[in-house]
Amino acid sequence: MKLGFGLYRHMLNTENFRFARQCGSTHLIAHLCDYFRDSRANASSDQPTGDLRGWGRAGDPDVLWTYDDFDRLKRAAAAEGLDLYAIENFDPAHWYDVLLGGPRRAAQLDGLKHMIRDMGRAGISVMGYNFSLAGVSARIRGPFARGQAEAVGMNGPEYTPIPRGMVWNMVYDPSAQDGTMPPCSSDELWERLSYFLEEILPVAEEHGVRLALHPDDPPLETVRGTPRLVWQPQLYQKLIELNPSPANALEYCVGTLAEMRDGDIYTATECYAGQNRIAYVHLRNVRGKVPCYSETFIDEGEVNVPRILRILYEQNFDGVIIPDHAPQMSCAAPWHAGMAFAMGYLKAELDRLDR
Ligand SMILES: [Mn+2]
Repeated sequence: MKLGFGLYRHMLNTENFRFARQCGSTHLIAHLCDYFRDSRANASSDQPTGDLRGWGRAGDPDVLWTYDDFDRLKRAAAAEGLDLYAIENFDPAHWYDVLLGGPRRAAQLDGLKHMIRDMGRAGISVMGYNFSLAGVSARIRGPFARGQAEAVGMNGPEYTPIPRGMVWNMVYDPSAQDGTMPPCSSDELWERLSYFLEEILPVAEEHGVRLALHPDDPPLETVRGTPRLVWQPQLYQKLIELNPSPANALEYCVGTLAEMRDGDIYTATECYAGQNRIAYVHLRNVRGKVPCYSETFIDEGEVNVPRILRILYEQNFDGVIIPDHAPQMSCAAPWHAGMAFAMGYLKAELDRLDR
């Protein structure tokens, strides 16, 4: 098992690569979509939460990520001792009609295939994605973690419809007409996912890239009137059975799975690690379940993190584990301190298993 570190786009610099390495990381997961662009609600020093208008403005639909972008980042990380393992999340600008089943779907799928090819050429193994209309909505923040540390949570569902021009927490068309996102059934959304996988997975397989799906966060059956795909642990099995390609993999978020109403996080971890479907793991802790939960420090929530690590180890999981999110700690560098604490905890547990 490998310890990795996830960095948002604006954090992809030498100082943070060194910080990640100093925390014990050998691998890097990079976000290339800028969630903080023109954002009125996100502080760039923490994970994005946003408001009813989402996180920020999506990128330029005509500017795809290129081989040069991937290669430059791969080399910059390698120069500081980190292997760039995965890119996390497509930019909504590049695939809004894939999610919405809209008129630009075919052209956008071509663009995604190009990017997957270029990732493979640059030696990046995994593309993490979240096939979701509402994305990460309805987050609140407060002093939920030990010692009044600010953390993210949820306190009841959100029903406000999503405006036109917005998908997956971000505005892709600021001049969209008034109105709301057209309705979509759960079956229709699964159909869109299935079509996306049929188109993309052969290209991914050919170029040595795995596509890894993050479950729906928050994991409710609907959010803002839109259906969710993986909102109970057993629905990951439906994804696996949707397409037999070995490139059809999971971005396994322990925190999100633990927030789910049903199931058991240890059984689920054994089940999916046992099928060798996990590309990488988001490992954080949480207290409560939907619709009322909050994130906690890695050692204080309801998940027995050492037990999760032991299950992964016993199932011969050989991918990357990253801490996902952490509460903000009271000091001059709240985000970095929170992540360093989580990394130290994970590093100690991994060393113990390897001994
Ligand atoms: Mn996650």
